[in-house]
Amino acid sequence: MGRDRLSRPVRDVTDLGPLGGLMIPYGHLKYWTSILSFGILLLCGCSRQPGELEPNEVVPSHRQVEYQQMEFIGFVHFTVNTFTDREWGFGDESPQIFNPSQFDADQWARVAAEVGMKELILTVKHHDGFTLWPSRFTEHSVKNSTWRNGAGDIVAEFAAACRRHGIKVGIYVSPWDRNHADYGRPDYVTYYHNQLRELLTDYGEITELWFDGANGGSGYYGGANEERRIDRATYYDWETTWALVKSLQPGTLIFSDAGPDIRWIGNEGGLAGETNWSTIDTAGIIVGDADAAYLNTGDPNGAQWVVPLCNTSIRPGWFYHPDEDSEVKTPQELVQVYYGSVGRNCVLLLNIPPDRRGLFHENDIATLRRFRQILAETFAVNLAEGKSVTADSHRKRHPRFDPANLVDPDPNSYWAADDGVRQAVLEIDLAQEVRFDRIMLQEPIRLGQRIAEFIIAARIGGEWESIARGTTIGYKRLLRVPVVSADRVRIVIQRANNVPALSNFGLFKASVSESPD
Ligand code: FUL
Repeated sequence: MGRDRLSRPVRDVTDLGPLGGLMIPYGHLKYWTSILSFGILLLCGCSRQPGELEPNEVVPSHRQVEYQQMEFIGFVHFTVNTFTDREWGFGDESPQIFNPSQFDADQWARVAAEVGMKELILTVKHHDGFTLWPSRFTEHSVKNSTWRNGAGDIVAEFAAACRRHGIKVGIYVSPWDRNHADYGRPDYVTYYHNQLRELLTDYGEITELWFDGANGGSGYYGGANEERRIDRATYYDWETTWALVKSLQPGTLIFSDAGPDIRWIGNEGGLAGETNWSTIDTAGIIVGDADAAYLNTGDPNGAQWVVPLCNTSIRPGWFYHPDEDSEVKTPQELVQVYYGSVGRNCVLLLNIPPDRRGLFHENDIATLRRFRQILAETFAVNLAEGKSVTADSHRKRHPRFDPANLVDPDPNSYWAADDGVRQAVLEIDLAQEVRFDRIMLQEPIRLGQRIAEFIIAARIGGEWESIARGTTIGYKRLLRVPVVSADRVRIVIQRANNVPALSNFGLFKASVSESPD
């Protein structure tokens, strides 16, 4: 990376008193008036907390903030495909073939919790139409499988296991159904709604509903064995479908290309754009036919807050295939994915496909554990924590907006600049030379996403050098730089759509295990 010098001076804010600039007038009446107004000012300025910074026009809901804070969640692709060695079932499979020999949802949830996943999303119905719950509306179901003589319910056991381990429960219910005779006709949409009703009524709190974009094409379709196309813009009547979901469970967050709560990042490699706004314009986005580049970077002028979600699989496929046992991503590859997703304002949704036993495979578990360990090593010590921070603009010079909030133990406290400010410089005095190669920045996103361009500079051997540049920050931005030894660091905010604010800042030294052994 090229290193350009930064000449911009940082103003010293330490000499500005809490009432700097206030004049007390002379004269008798004026004397008392001024005493009174001085008292009021004192009361307002000192005893009353100023409110939060004025939020942006577009802000996330409380649930969306909580969702983003989960950072890392898991996908579980499991169905008849696991037994047929396919990625997309045709819909003509015999339900009998579904027969995991050692099914144990507790193992899934235990591993997920151990490696830091906060939610699991199960494919309760994939494109083949087979239902992992004993649906009243179809025979293509676990109720007609060999497993437990048809008396089992994978969804119920999955939900119970997640809850035992403090993991939230999400479901993927494929809109495309290659088994159903009515697929492509209005009756199928009624059937689909009936299934959603069952799932959202009988299985407790569902925190996320995944609506996949893959749609239409060849299929069994009740024996027709033909090609069926649907009009993606109108067939599922998404507005009605989503309203049904919210009427049954108002807290469920809905994922699709068009949100409304969570959006696809536009690829299946788990890679967000370096610029990644949480806002987009959902009007006009067709589920299954969206502009992937637009979803990848978001839209600074977007009218809706739609949390960006990066999904990818730990293996080449989404479902388990024995010949992919040797192709599980390495821990280092997963770390790369982490920087490209969580490190770019996304939630990471990583797929772990159970095998024919109904268990996460040993190879997948080993790589997950090592991945988690490497991250724990890298982010164990924040070298900036508790250091002194100054800023050239400190909102109302009030402790609520103190620059030191960036490096305090409270993740929700934040620094903010004064009204009208769009550019700012913060300086962290590390008190001694510190070696680091990872930088973390976070915005208090409950107030909206503001920062559009920034530079990180470091004082290396007494000289200021720019060591990293970035655009958006959002909930979290992680930057990797060559190892630097510096005693001071500056955050130079160059462009923002409102008064800039930051909640956390971190400097870290990467685990040696981030690179292949
Ligand atoms: C895609 C599907 O077609 C894949 O099978 C997988 O479920 C992936 C997460 O979404 O659209």
